[in-house]
Amino acid sequence: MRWHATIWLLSLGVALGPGAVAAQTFIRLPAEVSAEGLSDDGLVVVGGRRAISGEAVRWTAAGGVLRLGFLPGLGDRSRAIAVSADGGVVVGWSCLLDISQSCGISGAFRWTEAGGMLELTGGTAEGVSADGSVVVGISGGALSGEAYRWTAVGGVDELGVLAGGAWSRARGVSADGAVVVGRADGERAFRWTAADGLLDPGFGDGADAISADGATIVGSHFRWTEAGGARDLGVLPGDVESRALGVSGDGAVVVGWSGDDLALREAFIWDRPNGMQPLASVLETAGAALAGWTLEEARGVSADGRRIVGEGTNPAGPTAQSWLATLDCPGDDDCDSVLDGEDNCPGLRTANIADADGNGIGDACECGDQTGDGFVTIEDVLAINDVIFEAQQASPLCDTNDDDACNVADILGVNARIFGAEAFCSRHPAP
Ligand SMILES: [Ca+2]
Ligand SMILES: [Ca+2]
Ligand SMILES: [Ca+2]
Ligand SMILES: [Ca+2]
Repeated sequence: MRWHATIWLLSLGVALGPGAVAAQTFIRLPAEVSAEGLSDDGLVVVGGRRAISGEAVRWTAAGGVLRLGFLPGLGDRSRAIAVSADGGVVVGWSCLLDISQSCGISGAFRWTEAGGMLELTGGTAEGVSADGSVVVGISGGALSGEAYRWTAVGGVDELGVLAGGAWSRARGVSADGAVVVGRADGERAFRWTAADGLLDPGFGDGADAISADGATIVGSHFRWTEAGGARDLGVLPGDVESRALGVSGDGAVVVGWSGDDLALREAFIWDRPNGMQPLASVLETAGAALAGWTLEEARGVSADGRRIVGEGTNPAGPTAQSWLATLDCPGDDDCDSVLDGEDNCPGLRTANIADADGNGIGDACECGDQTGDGFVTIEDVLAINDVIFEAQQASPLCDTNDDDACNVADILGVNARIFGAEAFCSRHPAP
């Protein structure tokens, strides 16, 4: 596998130069790497080596796999979980294995190229701020420890537990280090700020990631914003559960996995115009060659939402392998193969460019068109009225004020639309 990795690295080097990123590429990471996280710039992958004595690693296209070592006295296994925006600071854990080959005593580490691996506290580190100056995780054991927030100046600050709770575990932190999110007591999520302390945002089952701007939290099958509350991301067709594991810097793109009742998982990508879609099919539409791979989990996404790292099954290699995908299509912003100049639904991935009323907005994203005929008319007012009073199915186009709801405000919106006002919905969001 090292041979294959070397070939790939050389070919990338020749074609693009070190650090360059091609459009819509799909590459496998070296076989030994099990990826956990991706830097905001999309260039640094962190994780662990695939072995009992797995060791924390940091990977770049230019430098290959760098083994980060172990904490002193905790040298049986280590794993990197998160990385700062530019890839310079890596955090994770290092442990001693117990008799069942699980981590017993563990320590949280913070790694830099200059200083190597340093222990912050017992437990784990699972999130790091953009500049690497704030690290979060759990101090003490799973199910009994407490979320902490570490800074170079203040050291470890324990964040407490939710009212009536027993434990908390931080999973992510905003770019500026001010907002911390995580899991608590098995089935709860928390959001922490210095002003408010630990609060339960109320969507259940843990938060796993937070956008760089601190405004969007994802976890379980939810995306939470302060303005909009918790919204269900759903599942892929035929599936029964999903879990969001990563979110872009502005909160617009969410990645994770969706699973069926046999626990078979498929990596998803979500944004408002398109909802949840299989990442594999989005990449293939964009022109990436997946060569028979199954993408099982998307685990991290760059700040711009364009690079995604995860785990999958490679038919040509060892069964489980990590991959790095880039979804960046020059001249076709939403990567749906309709070029920007012709794309009358710029955020919605569709080949349909029909525009029945000729207003420059495609039928597929004509907000207010509850009847789906491509026109916004009095018929849509009546149809929305039916949705409200007779529980008809709301179309994704019912919305006219971009609040993801279909209600009386949209009747007013359609009316205003008929008289020339603009309307916005998830398929055609307000600019
Ligand atoms: Ca397009
Ligand atoms: Ca489009
Ligand atoms: Ca139109
Ligand atoms: Ca209509």
